Amino acid sequence: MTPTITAFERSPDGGKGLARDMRVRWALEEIGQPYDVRLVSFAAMKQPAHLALHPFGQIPTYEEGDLALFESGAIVLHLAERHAGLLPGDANARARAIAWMFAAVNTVEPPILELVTVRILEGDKPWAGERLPLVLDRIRNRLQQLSARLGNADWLDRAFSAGDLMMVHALLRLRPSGVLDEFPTLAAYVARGEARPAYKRAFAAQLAVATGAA
Ligand code: GTB
Repeated sequence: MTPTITAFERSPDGGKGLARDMRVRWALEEIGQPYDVRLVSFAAMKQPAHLALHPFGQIPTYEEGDLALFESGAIVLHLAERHAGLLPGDANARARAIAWMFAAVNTVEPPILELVTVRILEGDKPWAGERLPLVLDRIRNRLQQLSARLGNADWLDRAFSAGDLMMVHALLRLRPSGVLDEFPTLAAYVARGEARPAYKRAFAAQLAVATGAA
């Protein structure tokens, strides 16, 4: 059965691949699973039909037969557990890859999201100028730690996994700020992710929506 995901009808990033449907598209491409996409407007996301799928009125969602899921990490984990290609076979390596998925969304992504908040949502507040350097410090601290762990390796734990997929996508949100480029090891890591054929296919698919070519 072909699964259906939801994505922005009009992504605010204009197709730069920063919305979280990109993670799900990338995972689907890595495992070679064709999928359908239902595009939703901001208004439709808050309507009962979509809220039944996603309690917080967001994208992405994932539907496959009787199963409906929300949360990009949970969807990627579901795909990774049921198909080869995103999690190692060895039980301990698998557990470590899942730990990196959680690290991406629980430890690395939160300060990155704070940067978006302080710059865009709170930019006009009188205290925004004082908060910004504190947020940047927290991001740089996390990136320093991540960079130290990655070292000269291509991926976080030997072979590419769903942990890398989630981490690369979380880091991508930082690129426009220039902070990612302060950490050449991580900039190269992200570039390796973007160079994967599955990433390129997923990126092209979401860009086609933004350009009207889908
Ligand atoms: N934790 C959830 C997950 O991982 O699935 C978060 C889902 C989420 O934040 N969805 C956002 C959404 O639906 C889209 S991805 N927002 C609409 C709403 O809340 O009403 C976040 C996002 C939005 C825009 C950009 N951008 O333009 O660069 C990047 C990322």
